[in-house]
Amino acid sequence: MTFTLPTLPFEKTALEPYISANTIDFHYGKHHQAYVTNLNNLIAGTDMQGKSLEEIILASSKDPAKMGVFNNAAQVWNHTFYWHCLKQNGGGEPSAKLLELIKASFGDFEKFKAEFKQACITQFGSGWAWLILEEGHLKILKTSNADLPLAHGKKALLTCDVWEHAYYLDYQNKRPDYVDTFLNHLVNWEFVESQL
Ligand code: MN3
Repeated sequence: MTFTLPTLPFEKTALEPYISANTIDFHYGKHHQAYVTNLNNLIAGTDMQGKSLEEIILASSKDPAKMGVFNNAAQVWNHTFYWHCLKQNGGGEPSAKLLELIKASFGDFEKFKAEFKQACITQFGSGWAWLILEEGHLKILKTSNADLPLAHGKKALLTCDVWEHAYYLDYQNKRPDYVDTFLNHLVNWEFVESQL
């Protein structure tokens, strides 16, 4: 049994003009595919074969000898989650239930956006910014490289990929512009709420 590249939950042109089909071709078609291919090659014939993606992530996250497995398995999970966090005509405010939780946790929606953006733009080098649920409250965190909330026993609700490959073709070095666009035009709040 091997892992396959999950189907993209939208057409590759659906996020234009904010994220181009060219970016999707590379990010999904090349980078995400490469993590799937690498993972399959790394687990072939090992005790990891036959385990679920989540099981592989948890079994490899604390083992330095399995860093390659962890990095690729986590990146498969992260990218699949990221695609579901995006949609055509997304962004803006979430529905009442989630908005109340955001207000209770951050004060108001604008403060949430500012804090999430700050996490995105201050992640040094490659990584991810996350909205997570912890003991009934929402929190923002950032992780380096392939690291993810699951490896720390935390529940992810939303992520923004801040690896340069996520935005460089469309935004070059302007990561803050990519993050603004992500928040204002792309976040799939229905998906985020479905993860509560
Ligand atoms: Mn990526």
